[in-house]
Amino acid sequence: MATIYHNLSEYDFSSVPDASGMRFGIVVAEWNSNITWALLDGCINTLKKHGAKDENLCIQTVPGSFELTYGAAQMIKNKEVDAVIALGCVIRGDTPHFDYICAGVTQGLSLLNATTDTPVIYGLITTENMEQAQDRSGGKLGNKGDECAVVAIKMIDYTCKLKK
Ligand code: DLZ
Repeated sequence: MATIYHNLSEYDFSSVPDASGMRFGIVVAEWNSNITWALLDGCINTLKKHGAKDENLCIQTVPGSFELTYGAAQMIKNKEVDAVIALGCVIRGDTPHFDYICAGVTQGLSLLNATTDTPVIYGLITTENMEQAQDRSGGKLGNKGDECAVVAIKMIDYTCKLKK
């Protein structure tokens, strides 16, 4: 989570493995697309900074964050990817809908992590308002997409090391 003490885009570059041979699936929710496209931009830029190749990026959209679990599950099933990054943004409204969507996505993505061999990275921004979301998608607290890219690379590397 981003705080005044932690910027989502700051990390130790040298601690991130080379991603040139890695294959990434990215599932992006269309809801709050001004935010999710910014997350996607950050994510792609950071993956490429570490060597990821365009031909190894499989990017698909789903209508809303609730569909991220299905989107990620199908990506794992049908595409040859080493990790899936799920990007979405849920902003609290006047009803409990926010809580149900956040809980649903969080549980769904956690379940995929526990039941498949492909790491799924949690790129869901959950905020009280649009300003907080902007702060975390390239604003003053960095970009959650950058963080997810770094985590995806590290998790693929983690899996590879265990298989050696
Ligand atoms: C319905 C809904 C609402 C109210 N808010 C959001 C949101 O802030 N962010 C988001 O990604 N999706 C939202 N959705 C759509 C749901 O995620 C989902 O697409 C629909 O409930 C249909 O399953």
